[in-house]
Amino acid sequence: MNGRDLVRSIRVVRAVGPVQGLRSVRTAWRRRRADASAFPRRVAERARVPGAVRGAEPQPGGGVIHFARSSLRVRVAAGGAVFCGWDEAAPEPSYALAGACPEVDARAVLEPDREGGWRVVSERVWVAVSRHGAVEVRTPGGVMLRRELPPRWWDRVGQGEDGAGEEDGARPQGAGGSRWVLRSEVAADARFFGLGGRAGGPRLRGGTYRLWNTDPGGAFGPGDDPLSLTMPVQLVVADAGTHLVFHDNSWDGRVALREGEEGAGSGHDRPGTCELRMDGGPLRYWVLVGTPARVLLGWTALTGAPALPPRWALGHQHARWGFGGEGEVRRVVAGYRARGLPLSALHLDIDHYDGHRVFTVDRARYPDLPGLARELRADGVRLVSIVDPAVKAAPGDAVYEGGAAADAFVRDARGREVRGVVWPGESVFPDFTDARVRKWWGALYAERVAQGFAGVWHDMNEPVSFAAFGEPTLPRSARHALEGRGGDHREAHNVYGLAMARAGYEGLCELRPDERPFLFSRSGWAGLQRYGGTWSGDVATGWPGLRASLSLVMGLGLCGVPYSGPDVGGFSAVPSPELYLRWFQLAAYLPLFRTHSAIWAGRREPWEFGPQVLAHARTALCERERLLPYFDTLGQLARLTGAPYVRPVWWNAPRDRALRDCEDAFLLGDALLVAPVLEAGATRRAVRLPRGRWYDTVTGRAYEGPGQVVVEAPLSRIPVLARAGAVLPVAGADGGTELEVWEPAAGRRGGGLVVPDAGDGWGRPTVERYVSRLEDGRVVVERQDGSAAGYPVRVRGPGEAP
Ligand code: NBV
Repeated sequence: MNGRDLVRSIRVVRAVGPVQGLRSVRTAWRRRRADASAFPRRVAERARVPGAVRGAEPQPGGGVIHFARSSLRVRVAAGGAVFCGWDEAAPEPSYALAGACPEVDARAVLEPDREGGWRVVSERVWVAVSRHGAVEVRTPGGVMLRRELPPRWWDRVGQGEDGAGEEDGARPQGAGGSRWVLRSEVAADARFFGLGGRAGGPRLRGGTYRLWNTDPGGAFGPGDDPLSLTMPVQLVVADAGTHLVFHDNSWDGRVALREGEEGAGSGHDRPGTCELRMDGGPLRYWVLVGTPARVLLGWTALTGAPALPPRWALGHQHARWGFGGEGEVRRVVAGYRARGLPLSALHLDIDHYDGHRVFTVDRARYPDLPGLARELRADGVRLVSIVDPAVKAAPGDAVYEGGAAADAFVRDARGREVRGVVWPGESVFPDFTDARVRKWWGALYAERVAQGFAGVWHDMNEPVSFAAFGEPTLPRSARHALEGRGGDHREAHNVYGLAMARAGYEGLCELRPDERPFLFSRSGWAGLQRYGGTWSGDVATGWPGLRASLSLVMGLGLCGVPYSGPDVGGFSAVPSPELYLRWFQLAAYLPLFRTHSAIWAGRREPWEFGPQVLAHARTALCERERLLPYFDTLGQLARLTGAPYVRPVWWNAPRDRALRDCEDAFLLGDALLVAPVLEAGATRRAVRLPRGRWYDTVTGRAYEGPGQVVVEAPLSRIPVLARAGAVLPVAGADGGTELEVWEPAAGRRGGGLVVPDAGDGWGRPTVERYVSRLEDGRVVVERQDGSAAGYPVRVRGPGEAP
C-alpha cells in the first residue's frame, strides 16, 4: 500500500464507517489477487509495425490496403465520416454507434498515388495512406489536418496468457489483447478539445489524459484527471479546418497531447502531437471533417441524436444529499414558493433509500412517497430519484434475489459473483453489457415510477466499488457478456455507465411510453446522449471548481453530450455567498440548472446566503424562466443537428485564434454570449467578442467585434450579450411566447430559429425560421416564407421603446 492508497483508505473508512471500511480493505485485496492470477505480470510480447505495403483491394467507399504485417480498411460513409480500421477491425460491433453502421459513399474510391501509397478521395475529405502505413487526413483542397504515423502493436507471444478465457486467446493478434500506440501530428496552430468531461479544459493543453472512467472520490478540481466520463473523442480546431477523431475502443488508454508552436514566420513550425496508447482493443477510428457545426452533425448521425429532456428538466432543479425526510422536502418546496422562486424538480439522494438499498424507500422518513410526489406535482414540482447500480448482496433482498435468479450479476474468471463494497455494504453489480440484464434492470424502474418519480439520476456507475487501495472499481478480470462476445472488465469498464443508461432509458420508455424519459448519468461513454445527459459529479467547492464546471459542460457538448450542468455551489464544502451566487448565475444559462451538495457541505437553497444573494438569485431564476422557450428550441436543435446548447465562442469562427483560446465565456445558441464571473471580487470583466455587433442585454450598450471589451459585471448579474439581428423566443409577461429581436446593424440581416414546445411526448417538432432587417430605421421581423411572425415581437437595442 503506498501513501496515496493510505490516504484513500482513511477517506473510505471516514465515508462509510469502520465496518464497511474494513470490508473495502478485504475487497481491495480480493481484487488484487483476482487480477494477479488472471494477468501474470510478465508476458512475452513482440513489437510489430505494419511493414511495407503489399497491395490493395478496392471496395465500395474505399477498400483494404495490405501491408506485410497488417492491413488497413478505409471506408467513407454517406455523410462524409471516414472509418479506418487496422488489423481487420470493422466498425461493428460498437457501443458508440447509434444503430446499423452507416451506408458507404460509393462515390469514394481507392486509388494508387504516385509515391507507391494509396488514397481515397471523397467529397469532404481526402485520406492518403503511405507505403508504410502513415495516414494523412486532408481537406478536399489538399490541406493537411492530421497525420497518423504507422501504428505499433505489442502482441503477446503464445496463446491465452491474458488469462481471460479461451475465446480471447483465439482472437486474431491485435484485435483484443495487444497494446498499441498511435502517434499523430496536427497543425502547429491547432487546439485540442473534448476527450469527454475534463476539468482542466475546455482547451486541452499539453499533458496526459487518461481514458478510464474514474470517481475522483469526493471532490475534484481542474487538476484532477480522469473523471467519471471519459471518451476517446478529440475535436481539433486549426486554421486549416476542424476535425473530430473518435478511436472506437473502450479499453484503458492514455492520450498525450502537445500543442504545436509556430515559428513566427521562420518557417520552422513545430506541429502539435497526439500520442494515443491503448492497453488493448481494436485500432479503429472515425474521422469527421468540416466546420464545427458540420462535424457535430456528422457525429450525431453516427452516434445518435441527443435525447430531448422533457420541458420541466430545463427549469431549475434542487437537490441535496441528506434531506431529512418528507417534512424537510415539503419545507424546502414551500420555501421556494413563499419567496416566489421557480422550482421544477427536487432530487432525492441515497439517503431516501432503506439502508442505501436501490429500489427501496426508507419508510420511517418517507412514509408516503407517492402521496408526496402527487402533492408536489400539483404544485408544479417533480421528484427525481438517484439510482446506483450496486445491489446489496443480501439473501432476502428482492432486487438481489431477482438478479441472482436471472444470473444478472458480474462474475469473476472462476464463475463466482464479484463482490464489492458500496453504500449498502457488500454489493454485487449488474452486467449491463448483457441485453437480458438490461431488460431485467429496466423493468425495476416500475418501482420508481410507482413511487411517483418523474426522472432518474444515475450515480456511482464508473462503476465504483470502494477500495482501500488500488482502483475503486471492479477487478479487471471480472467477466462481462459484452453483447454475447464475452470479455472482461478491461473492455467493459468504460461502457458500464453507458449500458446502464441504455437499460434505464429503455425501461422508462416501456413503462411510460407517452413520455420522454428524464435521465442523467455520472458516467458514460461516446453515445451517452442517446439516453440522456450528465452532470459534473462532485466538483470541489471553490473558484477553481466553478471554472472546472464550465470546462466540463463545454467539453462534453463538443463530444456530443449537450445536456449537462454542475452542482451549483460545488459539492464538497460550504461556498461563500459570493461564490454561490456566481455559480448560480452561470448555471442559470446551462442546460442542467441544479443546486446540489454533499451531506456535510451545508445547504444550497438561495435564501441560505443572505438577502442580497437571494435577490440576485431570484433575478437569475426569473431570467431562466423567461428564456425557457429559447432553451426548448436549443434542446430541439441539439436533437436535430448535434449542436450543443453551450458552444465555445469560436463555434462560428474557428479560424479566429483569439477566440479559440477563449475559455471563460460561451455562446448559448446563436443569439447570446454569456460571460460568467469566475473570480472573487470581480465586478467587471474582459469579454472577447466574435465578429459583429453585440448588445449588453441589460444596459443595451452596443459593442463591435471582433475584439476584446470590458463590461460591467456587478454582483447582481453576469454579463450576457445578444448578437445584433438575433431573433429568439422568450416567455412574455403573460406566459405566452414572444419573439425578442435585437436590432440588426445597418445593412445587415439577422434571424433565428424557433421550435415551439410540442409537449413532453414524442411529437415531431416544427422548425420556424425568422429573419430580421432594418427598413427605414424600423426593425422588421418575418418568417422566412414571408408570412408575418406568429408571435408578439419585442424589439431590443438602441431603438427599444422605453
Ligand atoms: O449519493 C451521494 C453522492 C451524490 O450526492 C453525488 O452527487 C454523487 O456524485 N454520491 C456521489 C456518492 C458519494 C460521494 C462522496
